[in-house]
Amino acid sequence: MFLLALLALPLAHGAITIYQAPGQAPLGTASASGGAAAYTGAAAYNPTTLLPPPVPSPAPPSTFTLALPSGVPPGASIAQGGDFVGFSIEMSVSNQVLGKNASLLQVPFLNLMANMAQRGGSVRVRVGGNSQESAALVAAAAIPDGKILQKNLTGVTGTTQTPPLEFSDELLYMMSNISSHLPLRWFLGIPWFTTTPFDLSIVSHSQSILGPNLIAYQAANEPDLYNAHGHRPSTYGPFDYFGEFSDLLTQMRAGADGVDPAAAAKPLMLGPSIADAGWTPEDVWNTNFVDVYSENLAFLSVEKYPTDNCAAAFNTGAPIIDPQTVFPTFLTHTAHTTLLAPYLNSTAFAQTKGKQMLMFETNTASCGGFAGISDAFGAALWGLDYSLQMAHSNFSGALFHVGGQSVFYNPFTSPPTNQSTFHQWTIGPIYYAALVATEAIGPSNTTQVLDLGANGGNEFTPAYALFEAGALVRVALFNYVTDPSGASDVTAVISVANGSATPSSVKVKYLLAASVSQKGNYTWAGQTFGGNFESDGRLTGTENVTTVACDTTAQTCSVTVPAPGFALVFLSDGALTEDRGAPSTTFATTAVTQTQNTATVAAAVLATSNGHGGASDPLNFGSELGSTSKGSTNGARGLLRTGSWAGVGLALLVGAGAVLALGGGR
Ligand SMILES: *[C@@H]1O[C@H](CO)[C@@H](O)[C@H](O)[C@H]1NC(C)=O
Ligand SMILES: *[C@@H]1O[C@H](CO)[C@@H](O)[C@H](O)[C@H]1NC(C)=O
Ligand SMILES: *[C@@H]1O[C@H](CO)[C@@H](O)[C@H](O)[C@H]1NC(C)=O
Ligand SMILES: *[C@@H]1O[C@H](CO)[C@@H](O)[C@H](O)[C@H]1NC(C)=O
Ligand SMILES: *[C@@H]1O[C@H](CO)[C@@H](O)[C@H](O)[C@H]1NC(C)=O
Ligand SMILES: *[C@@H]1O[C@H](CO)[C@@H](O)[C@H](O)[C@H]1NC(C)=O
Ligand SMILES: CC(=O)N[C@H]1CO[C@H](CO)[C@@H](O)[C@@H]1O
Repeated sequence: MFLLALLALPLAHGAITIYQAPGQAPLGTASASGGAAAYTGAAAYNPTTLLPPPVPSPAPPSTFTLALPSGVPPGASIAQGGDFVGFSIEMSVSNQVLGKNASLLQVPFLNLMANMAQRGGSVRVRVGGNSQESAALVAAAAIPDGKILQKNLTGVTGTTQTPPLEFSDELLYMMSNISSHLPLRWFLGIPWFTTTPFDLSIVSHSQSILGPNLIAYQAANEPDLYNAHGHRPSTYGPFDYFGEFSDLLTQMRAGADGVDPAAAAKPLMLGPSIADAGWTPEDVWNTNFVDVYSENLAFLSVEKYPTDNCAAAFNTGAPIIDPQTVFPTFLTHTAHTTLLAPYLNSTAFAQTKGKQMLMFETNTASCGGFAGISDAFGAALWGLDYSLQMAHSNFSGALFHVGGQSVFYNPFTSPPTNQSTFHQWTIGPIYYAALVATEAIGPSNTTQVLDLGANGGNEFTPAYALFEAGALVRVALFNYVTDPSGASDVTAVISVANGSATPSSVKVKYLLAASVSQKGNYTWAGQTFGGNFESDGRLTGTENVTTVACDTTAQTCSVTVPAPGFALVFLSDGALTEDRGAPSTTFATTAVTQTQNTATVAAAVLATSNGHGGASDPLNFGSELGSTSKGSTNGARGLLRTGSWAGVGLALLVGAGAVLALGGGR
C-alpha cells in the first residue's frame, strides 16, 4: 500500500524517515570515490564522493559592494531568538542519541548541545517524527533487559516500515536529566493514528516529569500524508483534522484519567505540521484553525524537505534521483527562496495572529537524504543559508532532523552499537550549519535578519545583515562555488552608514573546506569535529579568527570569501565572542564511563579544544582535558565540579553504547 502511495501521490515532498536499512545500492553515475561502489555498511558512513559542480557560467562577479545602514532597514525579519536552530530526533533512535537511560547520558550529545547553548543561550530539541505516531508509554517492567524503548518489529507490515514503539517513563527522565545540565527544552508529540480515544499518557507523564522544560506537544505529524499512508480514508482533509484537534481538547478536558489536571498542557499545542503533500497551509488556516484554537496553540508549524530519495531508499520503481545530477540544485541561494516563497503568506498571517511559526522538521531530502550531498560540505553551506533564509522569512525556528545509522543527512551520528568502545561520534555538515547559524544570530533575542540580495542578487554569493537591538552587528557572506584556483573567490566591499560608521577593522570567522564535495574535517574558524567516528562533541584545534584592516580613507572593509566558503564578519569585538549565551559547559568523555575510550582524536588536539574562552571559564571541563585514555582523572574532576551530578549518580556514555541492544534495522 505504501509503495502504491509512493507512486501515485505527491509523496515526493513527504518526510519519510527510514527505520530499516534500505539496502541502498550505490547511486547513479556519481563519481564514487575508491571503495564506495563496494560499500555495504551503514548509510551514515557511506564514502560516496561526488564531483563538485563546475564554476558557473557566467561566473559570479568577483567583487561587490555592500553599502549597509547602521540601523534596521525595512524588510528585515521579526526578532529572532538564539534557539532558532534546533534538532528533531526521531523518537525510535532517541536511545542511541540522548543516552541509554536516565543515568547514562551520551556525553557527545551533551557537548553538541552545550556548544549550541553557549552561542544561542538555549537550545530546543524535538523527540518525535513518524515513530511518535504509534508510540505507547508502557511500564518499565514491560520492556525487557532494562531498555527504555523498543521497536516491536513483529508489528512491521512492510507498508510504512515504521515499527510501533514502546517506551517507558525512563525516556522522559533521561530528557529531564539532560535539561538539568543544560538549558535545553523539548518538544514531544501526541500519537495521532488513533483518536477514539487518544492515548494521552505521554501528556500527563511528561507534564509531571519534564514540567516547564516541555515547550509544546505536536498535535499530529504530517496529517496531509495520513490518507496516502493508509491511516485515514481518502476523504480526509483539513476540516477533519480541525475536528480531531477539537476531539483532543475535549478528551484532555474530560480529564477522567487526570491527563492535564492543572491545565498546563492545554495551551502547549503545536500544529498543523503539514508536509506540503496536498494541503497548503492556507487550506488549514481557512478552517479558522488559528482563531478557534488560539488559546491552545503555542506554535504554528509546517514540515518541508526540498526533495526526496524515496525511490532509491525504498526501491519503489519510481525514477531514482541521481545525486550527481541534483547536487547543483543544493548549491544556490535560489533553492531557499523558492522553497520558502509559498510560506511567506503564512509567516505574515502568523504575525497578524500573534503566533510564531516553526519549520518543525527539515533536512536535505526525505527518505534519508543523498549520499555525497547530505553528508558533504555543500550541505553545510546549504543548511546555513537555509537557516538564515528561514529567519529572514519570519519563521521563528527550524529543527534539522536526525535519523539513525541508515540515513545520510544526520547532523550527528553515534557509532553503531557494536563499535562504541572504539569509535566516537560522526559530526555531519548540517551540525556545522546549525552551530554557525546560531553564532550568527546570537543569544540576544533581538536579532533581525535581512537577505541583502548581494552581488546583484547572484545566486552563488548570497549575503545577510544581522542586527541586534536595532544596530548592525554582523554580516554573513557565502560562496557556493568550488574553484581551487582562487579565481572564483569573491570579495565584499562593506561600508556602514555611507562610511561614517565603518569600523577601522573587522574580525572574520570562516567556515571552510577544500570543496563542496568534501566529507568531514570542515573547519569553523580553524576548529573541527574531525571525520567519521572522531568527535566527542567538542571542537578541536586552535581557534583562528582573522582580523581584516579596513580602508580608513575609502571607509570600506573588504572581506574575501574563498570558493567554496562562508564568512561571518563581526563589526565590533562585542559582536564576536561565541560565549555570549549560556556558560560554556562541556563534558569530558572520560567522566565515569563503562566503556573504554580510545577516541582517534589526539590528546594534544583535545588539550587545545574549546577555543580562546575555554580555560578561563570555571564551568569548562573540556579545557582541562589532557587525555582521552581510560582512567583519566581530569574527567573525574569535571564530575565533582558540577556538584549536582554526584547526587544523581550519573554515568556518561562515550559512544552509542556497546551496552545498547537496539532492535533491527542496522
Ligand atoms: C542504565 O544502563 C546501565 C547500563 O546498561 C545499567 O547498568 C543501569 O543499571 C541502568 N540504569 C537504570 C536505572 O536502569
Ligand atoms: C507487537 O505487535 C504485534 C502485532 O501488532 C502484537 O500482536 C504484539 O502484542 C506486540 N508485542 C508487544 C510486546 O507489544
Ligand atoms: C494568505 O493567507 C490568508 C489566510 O489563510 C488567505 O486568506 C489569503 O488568501 C492568502 N493569500 C495568498 C496570496 O495566498
Ligand atoms: C518579515 O516580517 C517583517 C515585519 O512584519 C516584514 O517587514 C518583512 O517584510 C517580512 N519578511 C518577509 C520575507 O516576508
Ligand atoms: C557490527 O555488527 C555488524 C552487523 O551485525 C557487523 O557486520 C560488523 O562486522 C560488526 N562490527 C564489529 C566491529 O563487530
Ligand atoms: C531569550 O529567550 C529565551 C527563550 O524564551 C529565554 O530563555 C532567554 O532568557 C532569553 N534571553 C534573553 C537575553 O532575553
Ligand atoms: C533532574 C531529574 O529529572 N532527575 C531524574 C534523573 O533520572 C532519575 C531516574 O533514573 C530520576 O529519578 C531523577 O528524578
